[in-house]
Amino acid sequence: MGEIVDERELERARRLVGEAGRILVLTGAGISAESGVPTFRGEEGLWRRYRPEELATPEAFARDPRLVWEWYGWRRERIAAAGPNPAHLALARLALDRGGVRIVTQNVDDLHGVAAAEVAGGRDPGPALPLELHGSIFRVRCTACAERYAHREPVDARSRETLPTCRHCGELVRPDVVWFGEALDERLLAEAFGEAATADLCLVVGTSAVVQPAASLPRVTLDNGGRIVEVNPEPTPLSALAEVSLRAPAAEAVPRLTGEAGRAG
Ligand code: BJW
Ligand code: ZN
Repeated sequence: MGEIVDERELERARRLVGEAGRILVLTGAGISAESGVPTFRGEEGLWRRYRPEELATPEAFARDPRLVWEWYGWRRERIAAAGPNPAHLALARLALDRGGVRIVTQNVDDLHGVAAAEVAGGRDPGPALPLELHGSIFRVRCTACAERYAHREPVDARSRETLPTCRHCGELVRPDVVWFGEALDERLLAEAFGEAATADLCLVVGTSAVVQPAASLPRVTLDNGGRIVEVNPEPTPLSALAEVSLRAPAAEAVPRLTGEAGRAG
């Protein structure tokens, strides 16, 4: 795993960023790794003895909602204690300062949103707000009625009876995230694919690029004549398609890629 950015590759990537009119940024768990939020795959992705594929499903929640809420409660605490790192901040600045940038994330941790608010200061954070393909860990939705609302309170997962319930009908609520086998929000998905098709560059940061349909976005850019730049310490299925793969941690590579080297923060 390369800790130091290859300068020649970095220069090529910087040129691609500079030349691109429209940029789609696709991020995954790896961009938040340096904020202290665990990724899904790989050794450190395991929670107790479970693989995420066993917990992030509607079947797991139907079978054992207490276990699934315990996992989400644990993750919420980790995320609540975390803040955006230099990669989130650099992307927010890129989106706010140059325009033509759309951030699409698979993450449910809201760290792009926090970065957008932080960087915007008094400005409108809108252009730096991410399209959240897999939902948000700080929202719940009811398993019985249509209620869906912000929910940040600690979760008491000691028993089925103490799990959070719907403020409208009193039934069990679930995290408002997209699990395996569930459809992504149609409008968000259409918007993301539209952005991918019109982007000159797809900048892919910190995703293993194995979960569909998100992993297809960079291919759509490529099929429409755009390029791919990847930032990931490890190779992924996209590496072979990328114009440049920066084998470095996001918090180190992204700020340099977007021209933030030397800037404070
Ligand atoms: C660093 C770093 C550092 C480390 N800096 N980098 C087509 C083909 C095959 C399968 C399918 C298909 N279509 C659908 C499927 C099934 C399935 C799927 O894709 N399965 C694959 C695993 C094979 N997809 C679905 O089920 C999707 N639904 C769907 O398609 O529905 C169809 C439908 C239509 C109509 C009706 C009904 C259904 C839904 C997928 C939902 C995924 N959900 C999760 C959980 C979200 C909630 C939560 O957070 O709990 O999303 S799973 C999990 O994986 C999470 C992530 O967003 C997602 C992607 O993971 P990510 O971000 O890539 O993380 P990691 O851990 O995998 O990778 C981290 C990377 O960072 C690594 O590469 C590291 O090297 C790197 N890294 N440190 C930069 N410092
Ligand atoms: Zn309800």
